[in-house]
Amino acid sequence: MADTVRFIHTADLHLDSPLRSLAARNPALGDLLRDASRRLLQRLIDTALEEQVDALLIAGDLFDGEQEDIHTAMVLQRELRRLQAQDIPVFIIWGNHDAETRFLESKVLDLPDNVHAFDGRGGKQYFANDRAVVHGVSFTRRKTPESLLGKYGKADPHCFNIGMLHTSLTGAEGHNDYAPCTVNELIDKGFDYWALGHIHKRQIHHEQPAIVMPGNPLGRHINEAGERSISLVTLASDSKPDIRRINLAPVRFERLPVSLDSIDESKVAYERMLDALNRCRESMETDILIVRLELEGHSVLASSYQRDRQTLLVALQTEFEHRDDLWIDSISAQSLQLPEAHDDGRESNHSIAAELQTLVGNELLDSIALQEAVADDLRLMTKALPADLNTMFGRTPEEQREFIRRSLLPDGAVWMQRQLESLAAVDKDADEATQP
Ligand SMILES: [Mn+2]
Repeated sequence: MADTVRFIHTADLHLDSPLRSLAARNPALGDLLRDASRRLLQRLIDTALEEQVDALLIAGDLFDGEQEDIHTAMVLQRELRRLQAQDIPVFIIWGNHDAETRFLESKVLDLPDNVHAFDGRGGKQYFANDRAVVHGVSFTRRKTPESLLGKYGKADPHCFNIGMLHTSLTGAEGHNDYAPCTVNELIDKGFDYWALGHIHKRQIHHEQPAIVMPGNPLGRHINEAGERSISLVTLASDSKPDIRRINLAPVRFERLPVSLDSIDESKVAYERMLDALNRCRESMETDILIVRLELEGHSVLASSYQRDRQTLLVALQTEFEHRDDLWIDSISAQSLQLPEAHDDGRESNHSIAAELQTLVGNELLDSIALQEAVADDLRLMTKALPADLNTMFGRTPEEQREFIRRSLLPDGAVWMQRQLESLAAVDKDADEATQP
């Protein structure tokens, strides 16, 4: 009989982080989401027990960093003990987000002894009666611009070799200098499986040896829409690695395109949206579906939906508020256009300004990524301020987020709009001046 080893590989749980930004935005949604991280943990352990795996591997960013919820830490501890009771080992490396998490130094989190967290020097651990060895190296600080590959030992020729690494892999879009290395360098180590973490989008970079970025098991915002999963892996001495994708996410984000092509009655448009939402809900396997409605096509309704999306949003949210399995997060009307006959091409300047305005209103103001980027900047700024001014943008991260969302970004948008208008006015003057 062929030798086999079976394990679960996941990464980037960012425990509790999905809750914070969304719950801050809307308390009703916050209630729906409250236990999502904990439910995910429970399902992860349920799956490990049901599948009778030889180990559970968590390849970094288990914690989000600014972890404050002790309840979640306790749930983690309780769940890991269920694996301990079945002698199933858990291997953890720390990523950029949890390298400096204070839970790790404090006595709060008492990891059971079936859990092995690798440190920054690296090491190896045998499991499954020595049929496999896992090699791991942790981040020790948020930024690790150098390759960590030199810290990994040689492959043991007598068993399966698994490497755990938190890395952006060189050239990954939007990520820089997180333990950079290339797929070829990983192949050269001679391991059977690389359990990677960091990039939230799932990707199998190589099949044999298997090099797997599992993506995060739970999307955190609309930019992490679509299916999220963990990997159930079986390594066998006589065949290719078998990698099964399992979806455990209690919450799923989805962008839902709805075409309003040639619809000119808002009642018909509304029915079409309801229909699309219901179908989408039925087709997705998750407890809570959070949808961003993306209106598209050519319709005379375009200008009214672009002017006021809020009324439509509230109407749709009210439609589904008796249900706890569907939430309309936002509506985009960016791809919705007036019928072409109305476009005479003469107003090109005006339409560029209008498009920019729509972009700001539809995309930027709702962008969690932008809000977080601004929050980061504010934090840097307040650090440089005298102590008594530290709280001027809010005392807690939630208050700061609220300040950014309610005041800073809308004010910025108004300012930008004025700049655009004055530019357009200058253009117009210049045009008139050159006329004979
Ligand atoms: Mn990371």
